[in-house]
Amino acid sequence: MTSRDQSIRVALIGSGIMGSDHARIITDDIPDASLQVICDTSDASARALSQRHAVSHVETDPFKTIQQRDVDAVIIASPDHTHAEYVLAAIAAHKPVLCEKPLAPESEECLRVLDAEMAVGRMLVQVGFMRRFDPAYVQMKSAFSTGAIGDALMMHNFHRNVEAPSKNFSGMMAITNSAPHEFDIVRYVLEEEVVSVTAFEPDKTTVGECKPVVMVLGTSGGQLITIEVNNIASYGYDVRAELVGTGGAVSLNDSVPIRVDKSLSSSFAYAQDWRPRFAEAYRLQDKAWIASIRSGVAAPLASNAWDGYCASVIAEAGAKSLATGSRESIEIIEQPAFYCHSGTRP
Ligand code: ISE
Repeated sequence: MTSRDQSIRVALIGSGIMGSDHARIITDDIPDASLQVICDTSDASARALSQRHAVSHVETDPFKTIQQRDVDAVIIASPDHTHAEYVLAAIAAHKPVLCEKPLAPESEECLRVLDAEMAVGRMLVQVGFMRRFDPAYVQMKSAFSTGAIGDALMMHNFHRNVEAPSKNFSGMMAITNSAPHEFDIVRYVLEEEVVSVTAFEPDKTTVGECKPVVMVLGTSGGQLITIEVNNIASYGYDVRAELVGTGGAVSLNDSVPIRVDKSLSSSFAYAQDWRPRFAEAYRLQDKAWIASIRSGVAAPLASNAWDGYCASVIAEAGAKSLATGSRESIEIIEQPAFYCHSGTRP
């Protein structure tokens, strides 16, 4: 590990949309970290991003990258199905790792990560559920925990993307790829576990494969949660949430910073995707990650591997419910003591 006044040397694996965003944040916003190497199985993509940020070392082999002696920490922003194997490699190399969500599409793989991390005996994994750092969600949680709205009864969540990330993206994939953000934020805000999920999609066939999905979740605290994930919303990126309590309700305000009033009307522009809406959350998340590497203490707001595991179990049950039409119980393992210390729980 580098000494206090040395930069934390980060390897970035994956140079797509999120990889590029992390590269920009590390380079522009975090003075005590630097990009040491950019790795992508596509050499051309890694090179293009490295040129933008003047990074001289480009790699195509993620495992070799993780093991490099001049790499202190790793960001994983590669396709979902590769996450677990790279996280395991980082743990084996005893290097802190920030992994984009989901930790793994399958909960079995998350269990392997938990086992590996516990065997090493150090919290090395942070999962990129950046909404925990979003000022609006942070205020929602704080309004609730200070008793401003009484006991929580319900939480309603809307998650709309302009278009699906790929052609064959289905409602089922929305549950495993997009919805984990919702599962995590519900656990984080309410500090309850999810105990059941039932998933629905409209019968309408004209919209193709990628139908919107609506899920109803039950929590260990007896609350009811609704989640809409709509990846064909077309009008803009739009995330809404309302927490309803016995003494009031708290909602996220509009997703956009300004409104234009003109010609007897009022309007505001939506973003094309999630990056502008959650720009500050990503920045604060990456900063907290680097700070936690320096201090050796997990970032208090951040999701850890246990949270990644829980989100994947809920996603699996949601996908099953969508296929079977039945209400699925969430069966998680008993939380290992290793993940119970304060500051790292949801
Ligand atoms: C996408 O995969 C993300 O990671 C974004 O954070 C999320 O807002 C979006 O809906 C997902 O599709």
